[in-house]
Order: sequence, then structure tokens, then C-alpha cells
Amino acid sequence: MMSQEQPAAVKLIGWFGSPYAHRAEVALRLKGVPYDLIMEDLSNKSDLLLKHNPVHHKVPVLLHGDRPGICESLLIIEYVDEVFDGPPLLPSDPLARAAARFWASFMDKEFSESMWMALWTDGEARAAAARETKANLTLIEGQLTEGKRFFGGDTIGYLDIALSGIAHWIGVFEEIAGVRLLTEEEHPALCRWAKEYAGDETVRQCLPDKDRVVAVLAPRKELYVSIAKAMTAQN
Ligand SMILES: N[C@@H](CCC(=O)N[C@@H](CS)C(=O)NCC(=O)O)C(=O)O
Repeated sequence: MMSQEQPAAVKLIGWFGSPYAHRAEVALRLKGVPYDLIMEDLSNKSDLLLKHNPVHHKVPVLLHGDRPGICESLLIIEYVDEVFDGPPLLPSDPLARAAARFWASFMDKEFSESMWMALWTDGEARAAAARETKANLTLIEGQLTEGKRFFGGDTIGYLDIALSGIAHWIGVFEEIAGVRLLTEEEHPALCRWAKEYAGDETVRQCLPDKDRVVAVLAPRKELYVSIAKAMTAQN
């Protein structure tokens, strides 16, 4: 007898303006998975978030039926890709898959750290971090194959989603900090990709308006500066 079981409902705990929540949301949209978006108040975190992300208390968290929550945006993309039908997000070739994961990790570690220091420190520390960030952008740009629209080939894939912070949020942070890091002159191919990514029909449905993100994140500038100071003290 055919199972009458309904597909488990998918819910995403997110936050307006979060580049990490965007990753999870765009993965669901690209796979064609219906979901409910639960907007978290990060200044007053819900019991739902604390229960499902007991270690970091951060968004995004993906809830699939009554299973435990899935945390960490990159892991959510992988989960969504494995569990649901729809166009594949990760490359099928193991070598290409390993490379995509490497660059996603580079984005979240080396690139993010250098960008943070370039945005929120001053003087020589800022200048050195800006040089490092631009060099990291060049390394990332080098992963774009000539003639292909996206890092994933002709369609948006895992690495494009992982790098979506470069396509949209870097401009937000540049505006708040008054610093330019990504320019057409220095990184033309990356700028071309960023426009293609942000202009994609599916992406556009869940890409928050830039001016609104600036308005929401600008009051957090002091916090960002203090995080950069703490990072400097650690190194
Ligand atoms: N590595 C995490 C980062 C998630 C993250 O930093 N989320 C921020 C919002 S953009 C957050 O929830 N912050 C709340 C807090 O730090 O208290 C991921 O990829 O999901």
C-alpha cells in the first residue's frame, strides 16, 4: 500500500539581513522546497532557537519535521542538497566537491577575518588588512572558470551560495564602514559574477534590500569595532 505520509514540514529560523540565513534560504528556493521562515529577534532569542542551536545560539537553523535542528549555514546547504530533489547544488565530481568545500571554508575563515579587520580597524592595521582582503578576493576570483557564469558552472551552486556575502553584503559593510574593498578595476570578473548572482530570479526572491540591511546593521557598528579589537588582541 502506498504511504499516505505527508512530506515533513520545513522551517527556517533566520534573521533579517543575515548573510548566513540567506545561504540557507536560497538553497531551499533553488531546490524548490517550500518552507516557513521564522524571523528571530537576536536581542531576545527564542526558546526555539536556544533549543535547536544550544551551542552557538545563532541563526540560521533548519527544522525538518520533528528532527533535531540543523545548524551552520554551509551544513544546511549540504543537508538540503542531499535530502531534497531538485537541481544539485554540490558538484558530483569528488575533486570538484572538495575544492568547493575548501573555498567555502576559506570564505568563512581567511576571507572573513581579513575583511572584518579591513572594515573595522584603523590606520596601518586597516591598510594591511585591506591589502590582504584584496589578495583574498583575487584568489577567490581565480576560481571562476572563464566562460562560465557561476562558480558552480552555468547555474548557481554551493560555492556561489557560500560566497553570496561577496555578492551583496560586502557592499553593505563598505557603506557602513566607509571603505572600498571590491572594485570593478581590481576584480572585474568577480564584480560581473556578483551582478549575475544578485540579479538571478530565484536569488532575488530572498535577497534583502541593500538599503534596509544598511539601516539595520549600521547601529551595530560599535559592536563590530569591538569584535575587531578583541580579534587584534587575540593575535
Ligand atoms: N557560522 C555560522 C554563523 C552564523 C551567524 O554568525 N549568525 C549571526 C547572524 S548573521 C547570529 O545568529 N548572531 C547572533 C549572536 O551572535 O548572538 C553559520 O554559518 O551559520
